[in-house]
Amino acid sequence: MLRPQDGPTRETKRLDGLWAFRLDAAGEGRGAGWWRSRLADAREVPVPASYDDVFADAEARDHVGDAWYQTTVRVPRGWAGQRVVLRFDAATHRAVVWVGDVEVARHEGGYTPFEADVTAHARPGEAVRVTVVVDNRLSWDSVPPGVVEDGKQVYFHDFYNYAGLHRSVWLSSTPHAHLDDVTVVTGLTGTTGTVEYRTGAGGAEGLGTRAVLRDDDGTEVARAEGATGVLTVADVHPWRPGEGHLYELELALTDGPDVVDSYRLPVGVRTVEVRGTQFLINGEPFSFTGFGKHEDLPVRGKGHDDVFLVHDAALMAWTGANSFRTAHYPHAEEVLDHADRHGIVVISETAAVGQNLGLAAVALGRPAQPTFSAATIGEAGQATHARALRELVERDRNHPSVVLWSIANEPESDTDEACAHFEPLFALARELDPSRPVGFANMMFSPHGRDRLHAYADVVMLNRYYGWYRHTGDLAAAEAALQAELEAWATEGKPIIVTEYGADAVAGLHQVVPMPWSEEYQVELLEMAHRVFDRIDAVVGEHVWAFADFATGPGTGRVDGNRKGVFTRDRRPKAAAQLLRRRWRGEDPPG
Ligand code: BDP
Repeated sequence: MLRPQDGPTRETKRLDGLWAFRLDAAGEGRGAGWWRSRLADAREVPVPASYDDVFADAEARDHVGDAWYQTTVRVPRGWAGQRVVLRFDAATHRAVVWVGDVEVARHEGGYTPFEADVTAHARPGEAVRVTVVVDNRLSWDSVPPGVVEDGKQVYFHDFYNYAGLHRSVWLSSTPHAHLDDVTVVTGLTGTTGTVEYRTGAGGAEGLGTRAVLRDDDGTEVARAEGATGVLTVADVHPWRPGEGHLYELELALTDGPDVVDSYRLPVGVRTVEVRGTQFLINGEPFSFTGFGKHEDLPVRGKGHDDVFLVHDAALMAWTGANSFRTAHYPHAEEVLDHADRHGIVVISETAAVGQNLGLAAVALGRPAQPTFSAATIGEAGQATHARALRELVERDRNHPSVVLWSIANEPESDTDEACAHFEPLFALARELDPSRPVGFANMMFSPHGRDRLHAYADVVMLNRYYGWYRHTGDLAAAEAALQAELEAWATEGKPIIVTEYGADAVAGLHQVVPMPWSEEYQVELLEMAHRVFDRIDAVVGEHVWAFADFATGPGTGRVDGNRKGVFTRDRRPKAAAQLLRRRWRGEDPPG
């Protein structure tokens, strides 16, 4: 699957805007065939956005089940003789799509794209009805998992279960004979770069493939013929953290001298490697500074927004962050494109969060239940997880910004069942992409000596809350405990990235003698953690939890959401932002 793009042989039309919308908690629409006609009793909803917060009512906010979206689109006249594709960048968590009366696609997984060839149902020049039903329910078989109890959605992760069409919807054209897949893997030897490419094509029997690589000023630097090949770039300008230098790979399907289809892909030439306790990018040790980051905004929920893409990146740069983790699901592709162009380093995570019923028992008072079992996350849940991983790697593998896969966040990781669930997933990640290291974010209940999944991982990724959930308010005890645990992990001989550390702070709450929830305590906790990190060589990364405050479900430990943000939900800095800027940029804040 290739993303829609405008070019000499392809065109796109974005279907974003206001769509007709109707909640269907009773689940009547599927039986009644709501896609067959204009959606009755509909209101308007913006796409892209979560639907939960845009209406001022609890019905939408607390909705569980189906929600229907509908729009009408005119297929451009000029697309006659072309293949027409309908694509959803994301539909959370699962969707069925109809064009006119015909079902064209079904997809499970709320954060990865899917498409359908709708040529037979979308005639150029004519208007067609597009209807989508989006189901926000989480079950033992979904990623993330959840259960519906007494009509209410229960889930085991700490962010609001936003749903809807969170990203753009596209109608696009391609030639019938078309490129449909490309993978690039880049290498560096001294000053020479290599770009190994692999393409796939549909309906292209008898056609040739040509690959041309150009520098950012348009100069051709290499070319090759064939569906697969290796391009060699002398005096290569590598992609590196802080400098997102990109070449452009132009692929063409050719019929003698004629170009039948053409597709362009930005390519950053860089390498990633784990060696001992070092994380190397282009052979040089890299230290991650930055955040775990959600897609979360007032009103929009998880809807992608270019304003906040640019603004959040500006704020991260202001602190001196060089990287972030797409916690706890794949983020919009526009975010990765931007990271590619700006040299921002990304840890890309699947939506497998909340696979830990031991934690749910403590945090949510859930009855004790095994996490991985036939009655909970079993074979079907594992298959969904594998599909989510496959779709993540297929989507993100060509982004130079992505340097590490995170298979899951804080799963149960100390049982035979957890090993049985995860061992094949680690193997799958490596098979899908041998060029990147793989890890998962480990949770505090499975410290060194107890955790078993790290044996499969290339990097130790730790979420640690000493001074917050443990040794609350006692930073001296927290410092000793964090030091002892990190020293134990360092004996594994792998790089350690602390993928979460932090404290809730209510912006504006100040104290001379810092107590939890104040801005000063958040600062002191981060300073404590930094002292420890600086004493342990194997620690090669620090990602504060979180970039900004974010929405969660209701809970006594949450005040209008999770307040561990270094920025508020509307992106105002807390005192911690100044601290990070001093540490990561070595500069005092301006003014
Ligand atoms: C970790 C989770 C993260 C939470 C955070 C917290 O990975 O999603 O938001 O703790 O409790 O357990 O703030």
